[in-house]
Amino acid sequence: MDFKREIFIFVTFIILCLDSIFSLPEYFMEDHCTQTLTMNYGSIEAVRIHLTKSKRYGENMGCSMRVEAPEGKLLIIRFEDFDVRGIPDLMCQSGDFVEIFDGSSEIAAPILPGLPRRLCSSPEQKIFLSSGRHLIIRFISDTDMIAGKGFRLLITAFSIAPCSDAQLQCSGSGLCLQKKLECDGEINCPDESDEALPKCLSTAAIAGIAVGCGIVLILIIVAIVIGIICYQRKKRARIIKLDYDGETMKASRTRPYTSPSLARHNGINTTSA
Ligand SMILES: [Ca+2]
Ligand SMILES: [Ca+2]
Repeated sequence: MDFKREIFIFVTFIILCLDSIFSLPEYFMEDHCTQTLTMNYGSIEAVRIHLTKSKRYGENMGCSMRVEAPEGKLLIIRFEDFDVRGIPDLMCQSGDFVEIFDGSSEIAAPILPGLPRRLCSSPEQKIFLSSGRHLIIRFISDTDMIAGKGFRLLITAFSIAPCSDAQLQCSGSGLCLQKKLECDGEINCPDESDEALPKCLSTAAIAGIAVGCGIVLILIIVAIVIGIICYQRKKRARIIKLDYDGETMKASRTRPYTSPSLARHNGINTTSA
């Protein structure tokens, strides 16, 4: 029984490891300028988008990226981080800024009703909902070297209630999200209810699992490397032994025969087996 329990714990651990490894897809916008990022049915209906891989975005940057939800779904946009160095006093008319368009082209309305069209300093409102399945994110930086890290967005597809069996409903709203986003350590619902369920692990527990997975993977890699080294050493030792045996046989074949009488004549003692 105990053995079965240990197997169960091990399998659960591996599943959690795989789940954490194959979690949310992440993209760097600078690598996908002018491209469309499409969320397909069956895949994870959420993505994280970073502006850049670098510590600071570059000057003279102009990059637009379109995001497309599965058909019939809309998008939740959450700003997780925002470090754009614009000039807010001038309504972001110069400097560096971000725009999000609520549609599939840059002539669509901005997604910020009641707010400045452009974002150039951390917005008070962090969460926005699209009115259709498309949105466009556009980032522009000016020619000066004043720059920040950029931004990090979590974008999640949703539909309006009633929710299906394959969906979870954000409490307090009629938003239906893919069920696999429940308790995955990412805050997808605007009210964070997808991560507030009693069955959800705490962030610290998820971090602990991630660290544990990392250690297990390192141990597996070390074991594989040691195994390869041992195998190669054994193989080399076998080749040396075969070479040695071959040399010995060759030497015994080429050694001249000395008869016992001649050996006695030459003062050599021989014994028979
Ligand atoms: Ca700048
Ligand atoms: Ca979640």
